[in-house]
Amino acid sequence: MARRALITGITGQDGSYLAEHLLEQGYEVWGLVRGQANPRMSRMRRLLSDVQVVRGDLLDQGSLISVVERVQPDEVYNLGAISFVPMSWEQAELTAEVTGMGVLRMLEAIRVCSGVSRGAGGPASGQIRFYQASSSEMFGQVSETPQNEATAFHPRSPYGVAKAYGHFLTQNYRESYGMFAVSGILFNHESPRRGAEFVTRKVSLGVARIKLGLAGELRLGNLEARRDWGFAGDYVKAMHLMLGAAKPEDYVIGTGRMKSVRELAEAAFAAAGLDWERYVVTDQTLHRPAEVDLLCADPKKARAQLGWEPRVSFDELVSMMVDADLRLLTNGTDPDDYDPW
Ligand code: NDP
Ligand code: GDR
Repeated sequence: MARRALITGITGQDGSYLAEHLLEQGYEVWGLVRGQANPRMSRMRRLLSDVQVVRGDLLDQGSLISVVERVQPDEVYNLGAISFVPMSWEQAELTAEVTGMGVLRMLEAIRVCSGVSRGAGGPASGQIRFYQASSSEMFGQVSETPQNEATAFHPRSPYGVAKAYGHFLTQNYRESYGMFAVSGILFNHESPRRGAEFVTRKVSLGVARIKLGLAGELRLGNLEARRDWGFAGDYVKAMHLMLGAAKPEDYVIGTGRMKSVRELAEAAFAAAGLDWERYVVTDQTLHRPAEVDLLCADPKKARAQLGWEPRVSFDELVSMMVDADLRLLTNGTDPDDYDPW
């Protein structure tokens, strides 16, 4: 019988790539979708017609229990979150509830539905394997570079703090109940399906608009921030490998190479034959209350134990995104009403 996966955050960037990957692997894929009329639902159905949809919300414990009871998954991937860092200052409590407490609710739903009673820990309690989408934002103000699985956390945003809670809780359920519960500490990963609020997609869309004469400038915040950017399609494969491993362990996933926002802009404008310095305007209002200056992964453990490696380079990623946005806007899509899928 096909293995069955339940994905929260199915309407997001990673949810779409992960669902495609699992379907290719012969899985039966179920996606948790929230809301009465989720606007991303029709796009999801169009792209992922083989995914079965269940309604639920990470804010609603009962809904998660019902979903796990109904789907009876072999694997649960918890990708649902408020994931945009600046929003986590504006709606800090909601971020704590969805991005942090949502992990608790999902773990409790799995624990209850798989009959793991409190105190009944020990090796491999319950059958459902759980993946938590942890983040390099937990490292925040870094104490060492590159960052590995043992690097201390110093989160710099309510988002990073909420992710750290989810991370430690996943570890705690593994230790308390013997559940197969793991976290992937993923560094920034991008694609043509990335939300337009994140810097890579903001830049690729901005370049495409300028190239096509639809805009004259691109406003950005901190150009000196450095990130380890990879391709989302590569990273979802690591999530799947973690749940297929012999032992439940956490892994850092990234490329091991850093670039600044300035270098990102330079590469993206160059990919369209433009000089970035003519168009980029820095805007103080886009700076964050507390910045994460640099992040760089040390993915040695994932390479050695999972055989995982990123395939798409930074330059290939930037070209892929710029080309996709040029095609999107050339095809007549209203730039203010674009469809990132
Ligand atoms: P997106 O922002 O693209 O997707 C977030 C998803 O969460 C959406 O499907 C959204 O659904 C869902 N969601 C939001 N609120 C709720 C809720 N209350 N209940 C259920 N679902 C909800 O994120 P990504 O795909 O980029 O990231 C996936 C996960 O990985 C996130 O947890 C993110 O924090 C984490 N992460 C991402 C990294 C990256 O670089 N992309 C790096 C490290 C970690 P809806 O359509 O309803 O809004
Ligand atoms: P990040 O991604 O905060 O790292 O979180 P984002 O792309 O938003 O920012 C990256 C860096 O770019 C700087 N920056 C700008 N950012 C945005 N969004 N818009 C701008 O105009 C701009 N100008 C400069 C930022 O200050 C920052 O330093 C992403 C999310 O996917 C999280 O959910 C995930 O956990 C982490 O990556 C790993």
